[in-house]
This record gives sequence, structure tokens and C-alpha cells, in this order.
Amino acid sequence: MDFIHSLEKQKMRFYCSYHVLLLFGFSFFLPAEGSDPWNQFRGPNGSGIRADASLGVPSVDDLRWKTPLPFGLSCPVLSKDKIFLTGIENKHLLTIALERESGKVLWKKKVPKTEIEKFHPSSSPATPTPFVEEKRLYVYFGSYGLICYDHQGLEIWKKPLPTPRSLYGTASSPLVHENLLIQVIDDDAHMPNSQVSKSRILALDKQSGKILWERFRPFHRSGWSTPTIWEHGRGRELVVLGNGSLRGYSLPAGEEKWQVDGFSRETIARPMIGNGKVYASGSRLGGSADLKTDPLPFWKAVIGFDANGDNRLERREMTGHFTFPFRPQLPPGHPGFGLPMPREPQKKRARLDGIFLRMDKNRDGFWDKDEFIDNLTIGRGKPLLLAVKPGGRGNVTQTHVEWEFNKGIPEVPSPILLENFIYMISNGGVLICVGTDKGQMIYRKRIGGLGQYVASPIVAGKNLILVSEEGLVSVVRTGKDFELLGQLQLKGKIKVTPALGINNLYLRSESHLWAFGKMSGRP
Ligand SMILES: [Ca+2]
Ligand SMILES: [Ca+2]
Repeated sequence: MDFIHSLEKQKMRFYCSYHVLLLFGFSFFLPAEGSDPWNQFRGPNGSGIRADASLGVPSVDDLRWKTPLPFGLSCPVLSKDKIFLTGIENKHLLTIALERESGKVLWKKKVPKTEIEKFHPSSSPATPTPFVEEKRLYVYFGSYGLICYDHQGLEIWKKPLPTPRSLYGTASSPLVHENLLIQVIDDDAHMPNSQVSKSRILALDKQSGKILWERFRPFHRSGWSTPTIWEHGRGRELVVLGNGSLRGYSLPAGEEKWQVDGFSRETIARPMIGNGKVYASGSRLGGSADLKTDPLPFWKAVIGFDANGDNRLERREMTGHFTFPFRPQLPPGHPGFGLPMPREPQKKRARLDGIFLRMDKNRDGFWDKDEFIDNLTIGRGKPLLLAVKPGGRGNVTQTHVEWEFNKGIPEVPSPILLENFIYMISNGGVLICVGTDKGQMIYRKRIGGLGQYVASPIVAGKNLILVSEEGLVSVVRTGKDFELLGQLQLKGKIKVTPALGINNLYLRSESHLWAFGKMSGRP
């Protein structure tokens, strides 16, 4: 009897702790009311992964609604029942809220009147993605600064900030950590009376907008990467990828702890966390994806301007859309083709003179093929994906980098890490899978989608979703064996990383937000 009684008691204890576990488990994993885990650029902690999503290959029949939107490149982010993003309309910067169920625009809030920042035609003045909490959201515009709203669009506070100077315009998104709202503002402008940059990280009290600390980054110039929070056995760090190096800062204090060098001038991708490590990537300027750059396409792009057909280029042949090519695969005149040119004719002439002299090493008044190819350098740094172990101090490039990989590094899309594999999508639709234990190539496949890939890949459950700029949506099964599950060609240009609900895919094109419902295709 006693025995049975004690068994019953044990069983009770088991059930109780089981229930307590369930309760705690659920309150830990389920978002609080009003919130959704896809609350920031690339979803939960920037991972790009929604493990609870069950989405297969979308088809046109799965389209639930389609809502016209002002222009902008910020990503849609979610609360339980709303979608938030930013845009620009009639020269007004806007924060916009839509209803998830219907796609109806609930409100648009204008940013106080401000001068719009200079931005490259491939970007926009509404590129940073909002960060959403249970009751509030935070938006950053390089042209204005930071603003906090509640979910009804009521402004809680605003913090105007000087506009940084940036090669392409601002892109780094705000990030909340406990009571801190963190914004990286890397800048091409110098500090007063100095040759070092004004670049800095700002941490604000998210309740009031008051600045709690700022950490200067004097050796970084403009960058476009959003930082990531890295929790490991030895604490929490803010990992910031900037041009030249990746740096770790303690949280919540923001002390600089370590750096890894070797990155190029262009750093765009968000660092990834997993397997106890941080992974970061950057291509070389112009999107050069591999260590050895083939100089021939650059020469071919240049000699296309050879008007008199002598297979040499003179200064007076540098006409029309001529500029120094960065991405020779693009047509001249495309905004990404080469070095941006000043509009003012006098300044433009001076810049062309400078470009010409730099490559005419023997000063004979011509560029010829050998001279051009010998002198072609494509920025410093190298195309790089690397894994960093925790616990380092100071410059840990030699001590804490576990491996590096230098092939097929995308220019704009962030890679994505799921379990033991990293997936990267490059221009021309080349998908590379890298193993995280040694940094080894697992496969390299062409999935189609000609042209650029700008949107970052995401994972719904175990399915990798890739979207090309030309609107080709591809779904690939994750794992060591490549399997393309299906594709859908949409009519619209897509440069924005999609958002994932449990049963929904939200895609922002140049002109619309599209919502796809539970997909009827293969799982
Ligand atoms: Ca010529
Ligand atoms: Ca020459």
C-alpha cells in the first residue's frame, strides 16, 4: 500500500514537474501576446530561420492578398496581427502598418521633415528594417535618426541623429537587447580635425530614447551590415561586421573585446550564430566572389568603349556610360556597373582624368590590354566566410578563426546557417553549401534566376527559400544533398528579404507586398 502510495506520489511529482516544465517551456518558446518571433531583419536574432513554419513551394493559388506599397527596401516584420515596414512617398519617409489577415494598410506615419540622404540607385532611403517588440517598434532612417512608435502608430519618442556619409546610403537596422536599443552608424565622414572616421555604435534607453553609451569605431568607414547578438558560455556580445574587420563588444556595457581582420571594403551580410561560434561573410568590392578574380571581363567591359577599333582605350574614348567597372557582368549604364560618377560635368571630367592616369602606367596616352590586366586591383581584403570561436581578446585573427572559405561569397544576401551547413546564394543563381565543421564545400549548384540576388535566403521549417531580383522563388530542401523542391516565377522585382509567419510568406516587390498562405505544393 505504502509502496503504491509512494508510486502515486512519485507519479504526481512527475506530472507536476512535467506540467511546470511545459508551462515554462511554452512561455519561453511562445512569443508574448502581441509579438511574433519574426520581429527584426531576418527574423529571430537575425537567423533567417522560422523552425515552426510549415511552408512548401508557393503557387499562384496560394496568394492571399497583394497590397500596393510606397518604394523602400526595408523588410516586412511582424507582430501577432500586424506587419510593419518603411518607405518613401512624395519625398516623405514613412513607417507603415498593415493588417496581417487582410493586407489592409492600417496606418502610415510621416517622419518629421528632413533632408533625404544621398543614396545609390541600387538602395533607398528606407532600407533599415524596423525592430518590433510586444507593444512597440523602433525605426531608423539615415536621413532622420531613430523613432519609437506603439503598434497603433502613436509616437513614443524620437531621436534625431546626424546623417552619416555612406557610399550607398544607410542600411544597418536597429536591434534591441534588454533595455538597450542599439544602432550601428558607420560613417565616411571624419571626426573634427582628424583623419579617422566618426563611425560609432549608439545604445539608447529603449523606453526614453536617451543615449546610454556610444562606442567609436574610428577605423571603419560606411558599412551596411546589421549586428547580431552572440550568447555563448562566456557571456553575451554584440558582433558587428564593418569594412576590414569583424568586432565583438561586451553586452550590456559595449566594451570592445576582439577583432578579426581580412574583410573587404564592402560588408553587408548579417553575422550568424550557431554551434557555439559566430560566422561572418563579405565579398570583395564589386561582388567578386572568389579569391582569383578573372581580369578579362573587366578588360572586355572597358574595351567596349574603343570607338576607333584599335583595341586600345584613349581618354577621349571614355564617353557615354563609361566608368571604371566594378561588376563587368552588368551592362554599362546600370547603376551597379562601376564607380559612381559626379553629375556635374567639370567634376565628372576630373574623375575620368584621374581614372585614366591611374591605369596608363607608361604614360603613352593609351590603355592596352596587358597594361590594364597587370594593374587591375579590385580593392583590399578578400572574399571571405569564416568561423570564429568564443573567448578571444584583442586581435584574434590568428588564434580564434577556426576556418575560412573564399568561394562564391555573395555580395548582398546574407548566408544562412542551419545546423551543420551554411547556404549562400550568389548572382546568377549559384547556390553553395558549406559544412561548418571544417568549412568544406558540400555542393555548388545552379538553381537559375538570372541576374542579381539581393534578398537574403530564409528557412521555413527545413526548407530553404531563395528569391531572385527578377522574382524567381525557389524552394530547396536543406541538408547535404541538393534537392530543388520547386519554383515560382513572380512578376515583379524583389530585392527585399521575405518575412515568414507559421503559414505565411510575405514578399515585398518594388511596388507591392504579397502574402502567400499555406502552400498547397509539396511539403
Ligand atoms: Ca581606341
Ligand atoms: Ca599606356
